[in-house]
Amino acid sequence: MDSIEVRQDGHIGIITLDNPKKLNALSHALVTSLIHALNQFAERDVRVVILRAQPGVKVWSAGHDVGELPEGRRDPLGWDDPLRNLVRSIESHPTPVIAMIEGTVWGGAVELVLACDIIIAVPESTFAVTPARLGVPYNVSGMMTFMSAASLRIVKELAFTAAPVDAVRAERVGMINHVVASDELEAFTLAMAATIADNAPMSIRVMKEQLRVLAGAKPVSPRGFEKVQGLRRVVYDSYDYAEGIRAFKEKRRPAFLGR
Ligand code: KGJ
Repeated sequence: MDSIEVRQDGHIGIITLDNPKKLNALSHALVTSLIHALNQFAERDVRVVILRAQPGVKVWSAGHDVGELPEGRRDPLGWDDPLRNLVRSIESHPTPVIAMIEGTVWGGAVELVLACDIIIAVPESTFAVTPARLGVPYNVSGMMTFMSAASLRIVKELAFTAAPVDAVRAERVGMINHVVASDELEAFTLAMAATIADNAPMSIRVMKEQLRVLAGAKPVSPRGFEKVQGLRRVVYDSYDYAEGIRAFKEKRRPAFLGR
């Protein structure tokens, strides 16, 4: 399949990101393949999914494919954006999804990982939340994914600095489940997947759905939501947003003006 490898080992489904040329950036094509693979697993006797990259990669995923972000005057993370569709697919997938992480994880790929149910990473892996490096106004449900994964203080630090946090600290602050040495990563992850696959799938499915509903039960008034959307619009209509995207494509540092 395009940009990914898919295989099934008993009740365990394994999806491997496999587009090294583009550093597994979450392009429309890669996301479409991923969602298709998840849908196929949902129709088979798969009880747990592992989402991983090829062994030894430096970059697990470079995040949203910046070449596919609009250059301005359009919501870069609207309802139908590939990243948004992928996060919803993982959250509503009937089985647990385990993210197995080696390498660095960037921007929207951090959200993708945090949307997974369990995260296991090697100590050298890092997570960087980078919209502020591009000038992107992150979207509301995306912010919720971060808030469900870490305390408000940690989310603020990650979002405002855009600096990578390593797996050891990520585990300490509760963002990820386990840090495991790279030569044990695969065996550790498969053992946890096997434990899950031995348990009752219907029970797990309904607990996952309950936790999704409960974690998302944050009331926002129509006025509050419209206010945030209006503020986001000012950002994606701004000079700085266009500059951020332009600078990325021109491989230079952006010069932000604050307007
Ligand atoms: N989208 C599209 N193309 C990308 C991306 C990306 N996110 N990241 C890297 N590429 C492309 C580069 O333009 C190069 O293209 C190639 O992948 C190798 O990257 O010149 P080309 O071969 O045509 P590069 O930079 O030469 O590799 P390294 O020097 O090894 O650096 C790896 C890094 C991951 C550190 C670096 O590529 C990087 O900083 N990438 C951007 C990471 C990032 O900030 N991602 C977040 C994107 N934004 C979001 O996800 C969202 C949702 N947001 O709100 O901001």
